[in-house]
Amino acid sequence: MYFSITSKIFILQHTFMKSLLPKLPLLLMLLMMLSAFTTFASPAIEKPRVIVLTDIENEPDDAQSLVRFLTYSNLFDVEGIIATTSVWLRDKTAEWRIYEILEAYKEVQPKLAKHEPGYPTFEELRSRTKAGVPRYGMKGVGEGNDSEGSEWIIQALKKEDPRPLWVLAWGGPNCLAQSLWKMEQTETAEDLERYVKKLRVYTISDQDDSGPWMRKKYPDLFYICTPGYAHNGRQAYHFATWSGISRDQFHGRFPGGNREVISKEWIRENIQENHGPLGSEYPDVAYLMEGDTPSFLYLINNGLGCSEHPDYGSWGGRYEYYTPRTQLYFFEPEIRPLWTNAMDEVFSEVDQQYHTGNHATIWRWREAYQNDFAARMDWCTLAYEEANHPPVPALAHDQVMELSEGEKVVLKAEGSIDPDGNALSYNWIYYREVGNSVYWLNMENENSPKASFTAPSMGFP
Ligand SMILES: [Ca+2]
Ligand SMILES: [Ca+2]
Repeated sequence: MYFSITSKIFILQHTFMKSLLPKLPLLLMLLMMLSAFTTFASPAIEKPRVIVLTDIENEPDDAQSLVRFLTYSNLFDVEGIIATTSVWLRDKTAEWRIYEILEAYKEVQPKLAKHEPGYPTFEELRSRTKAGVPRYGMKGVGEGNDSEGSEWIIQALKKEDPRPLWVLAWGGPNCLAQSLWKMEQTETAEDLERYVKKLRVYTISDQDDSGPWMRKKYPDLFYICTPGYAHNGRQAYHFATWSGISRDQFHGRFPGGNREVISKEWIRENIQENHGPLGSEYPDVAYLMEGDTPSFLYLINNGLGCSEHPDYGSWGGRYEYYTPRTQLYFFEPEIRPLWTNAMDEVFSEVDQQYHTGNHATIWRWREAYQNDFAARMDWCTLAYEEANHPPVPALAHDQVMELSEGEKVVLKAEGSIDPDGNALSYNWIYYREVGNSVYWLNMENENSPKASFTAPSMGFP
């Protein structure tokens, strides 16, 4: 086996505001994030409902992201894949390319299904593939701009399903803007408010002017984004958290991230060649590998993160709710709060140095999400016994604990197993940026199934 999946355990500390708890025992919420270095499909975990909007064929990276997305499609309820426009693809949509990649998926789906349950059929995905209007941004919003894509989103929003509806925009989100515009005309204000509340939007920067329009019109819309996009011949994408997934060919930043696992050679060996027809559909990198992928890495339930809490961090990055006035090349004249760039400090094994920044919230997991993808690509051709599968973590206590200051806490992950019988290793990490204690938390036996620490004070020294 070319790699062994390591089971990692993370601690997340979160507290109420200090001012609310002057005398009460401290509440430390501990989320044990057992397998953030792997994924696992548990029937008990609710699948997120997902609609992808893609400006596929503006450049190769949407096709790359779609290949990866399909290998994870058993973890989502894929309600739609909609071809859209963007600032890079202004007057056409390329649903033909989605169909082409789905044809390859059709061939490997029976193989994938032998490794994990829940993969949708080709027919299901084919029937949920739609197109938005072939117009750029707000020129495609308003009277005469309904499309099968915008109607499909409305239909999905109106389903009697208590789960939120995630819309992941890999290009411009004007198809969603049109759905909302249409519902303004057809729904009562009350119903519209209910539908807006049901939406969760994650956009890969702003790739047209409809995102700022939606944020202004619907200030309560749950929206994850690094605002700013190409205008006046400049592009702002290297400020965006998502670019931490790989390496920006123009700016070449993020020296702390592992570059070996995003190299041409790695991609060729682990994805493109000898991995069946789906791998063959993965194009070579033109500018940046899979810029759109963080949108669904965010939703992968690997124990790290929680989709309703962008501030907890995930393979798709960590985000905080604030008004990003410092953002350069910012487009909106009226700035609304949204979930946007947050910083982590990460020690890099690559250069043995600390790095601080928003991109680190993604590249810190790069080896994990690349290895996990490589394992899934193996599933496209190999029998179960020949392939690797993620460990199944187990905690001997609740994920969330209430603790008092100074209390000694023992964390136990005994009972975790690997379905292939691979050896497990453990690493308990204190995710400091997520919490708000001013103290560092010292972990004992951090590389053992049983680790411990003393609950820190929440006050100032
Ligand atoms: Ca794109
Ligand atoms: Ca394994």
